[in-house]
Amino acid sequence: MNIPELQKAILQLKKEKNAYILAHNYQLPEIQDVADHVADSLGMARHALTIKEDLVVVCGVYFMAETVSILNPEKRILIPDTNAGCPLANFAPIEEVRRWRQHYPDHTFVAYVNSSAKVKAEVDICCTSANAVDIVRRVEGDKIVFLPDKNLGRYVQKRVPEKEIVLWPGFCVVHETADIEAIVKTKELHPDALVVVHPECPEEIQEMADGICSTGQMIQFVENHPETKEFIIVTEWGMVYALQKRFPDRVFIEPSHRMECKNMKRITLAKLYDSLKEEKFVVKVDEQIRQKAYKSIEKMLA
Ligand code: CIZ
Ligand code: SF4
Repeated sequence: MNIPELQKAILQLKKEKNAYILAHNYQLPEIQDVADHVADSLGMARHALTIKEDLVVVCGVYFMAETVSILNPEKRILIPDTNAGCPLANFAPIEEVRRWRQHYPDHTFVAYVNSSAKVKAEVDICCTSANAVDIVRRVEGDKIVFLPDKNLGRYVQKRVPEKEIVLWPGFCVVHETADIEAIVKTKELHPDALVVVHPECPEEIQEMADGICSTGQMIQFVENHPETKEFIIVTEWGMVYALQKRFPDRVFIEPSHRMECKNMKRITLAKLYDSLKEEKFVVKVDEQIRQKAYKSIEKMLA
């Protein structure tokens, strides 16, 4: 089947099975187009609480499906490819987090949602890039361990100088490759464009930005700049499609060096179709871990 045929078949199956498709902003355009809701990870978690359907297919990486499953234990949660992992989340294996816990017994552990369910169960609270600053500012205690993203952690440290933050040495392999020269070159071609970057980008990229935003916040940033026509979007390219679709009268430009998350792009229409048809692959979190992880996520959503 070609793309329109697959999309038609997916929408048909979705109706027959009364299923819901929840997708991240980095998904392929053709996946975004059949999804019921497209958002950043905070938006996905929030939205997951309102879904009525019993069968939910999560088009994103594994920890996103786990988060939806943690919030909706009674629903059947599917991911079309279980190999769609997040290398950033893999920087913080549970054994290592437990070791750090012993080493920093008086620190509050804050985990970015890009972490496994086991790690979420082990830490004190979760955050996303959209609310990391607020969460760190609000938690009790002045000493924090922030994991697993050092770039987001450093971004938070600058905005919450009154707290002492120990940075976990992890990073996103996609955002870490953001290329200064490519951004400068793109800006030369579009001098009036505003540069919007994701906080997972390295510090020197953040410093040249007009706005530092999670993907969800990028939408607000555009809304808050009604006079600006062009934006250079420094994040995974799926977001450029998401923005262009939402704001057809503006222009969203990728830096000349494309940023692509291979794991996000493992989710294809053919796999989504198979997932719905055969109701695979079920994502279920062990109940004891789920209850603990739920507490960390619940505090984040509060
Ligand atoms: O995986 C990422 O990089 C995320 C969750 C980005 C975002 O802001 O939604
Ligand atoms: Fe993980 Fe980076 Fe891909 Fe996001 S873009 S899923 S942080 S590897």
